[in-house]
Amino acid sequence: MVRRVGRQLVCIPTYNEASNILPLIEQVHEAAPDCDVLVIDDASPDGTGDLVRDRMLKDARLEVMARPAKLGLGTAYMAGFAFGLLHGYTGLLTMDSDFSHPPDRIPALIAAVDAGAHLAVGSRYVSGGAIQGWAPSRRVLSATANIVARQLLQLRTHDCTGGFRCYSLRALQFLVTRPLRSSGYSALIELLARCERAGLTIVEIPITFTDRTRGRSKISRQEILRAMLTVFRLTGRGS
Ligand SMILES: Nc1nc2c(ncn2[C@@H]2O[C@H](COP(=O)(O)OP(=O)(O)OP(=O)(O)O)[C@@H](O)[C@H]2O)c(=O)[nH]1
Ligand SMILES: [Mg+2]
Repeated sequence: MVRRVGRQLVCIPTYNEASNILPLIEQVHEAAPDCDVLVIDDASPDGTGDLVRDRMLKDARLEVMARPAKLGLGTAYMAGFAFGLLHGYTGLLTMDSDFSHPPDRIPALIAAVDAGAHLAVGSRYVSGGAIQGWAPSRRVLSATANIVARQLLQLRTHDCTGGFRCYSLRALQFLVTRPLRSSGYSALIELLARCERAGLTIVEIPITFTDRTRGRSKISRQEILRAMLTVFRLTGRGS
């Protein structure tokens, strides 16, 4: 088995992202040539996984985890964490595959972890952070979900719902000790809450989040409401 000590792994969960995934992998490698990329694909009917498998023949820095069905974001992240630890990576980034998370900010996230943070969060809700392209209704719904989660779980981090993050080895080792209660979108909130409650050092790096221009969102309004219900269930829990 190839050991990846000292390297970072960029984990990208995908479901029907055929129009985005190859250009994204290219931009990730332009921004961070030393990183490997793991695509965690949930049997996308549009062939996203096949596109990645073809590209792997030409790119030794690329790997795909093919899961049998749409199993949700939370389990995709946990599977990525386990893969990263198994292969000896020193740190792990997560990002969406729809270009909402700017690949050119990957080095800033890694630098924050190299400087001692256990978790670096790409943040829309700190000075210098921004959101582009969302309709006002989407902006308000997402900001409200973020504020509700933050208040209910008494989190210090300003952006609790974003998936552009860099986890240190210590954070990964801590997070895999217990399965998540959330399977979907609320996994991001649960992972963050666990890190905060464990006293890990978290820094926020401002990012400009841009709405997808290709492919369709998988996060419906119902999914946001379901995530809020999970957050209610998480209140009062120790970690
Ligand atoms: N493996 C896997 N990936 C998923 C699943 N659901 C969503 N994704 C991926 O997770 C990322 C976030 O999903 P999006 O649909 O972009 O959701 P979002 O960014 O919160 O919402 P939008 O702003 O509407 O795009 C994308 O890369 C999706 O392809 C899932 O069940 N399994
Ligand atoms: Mg998106």
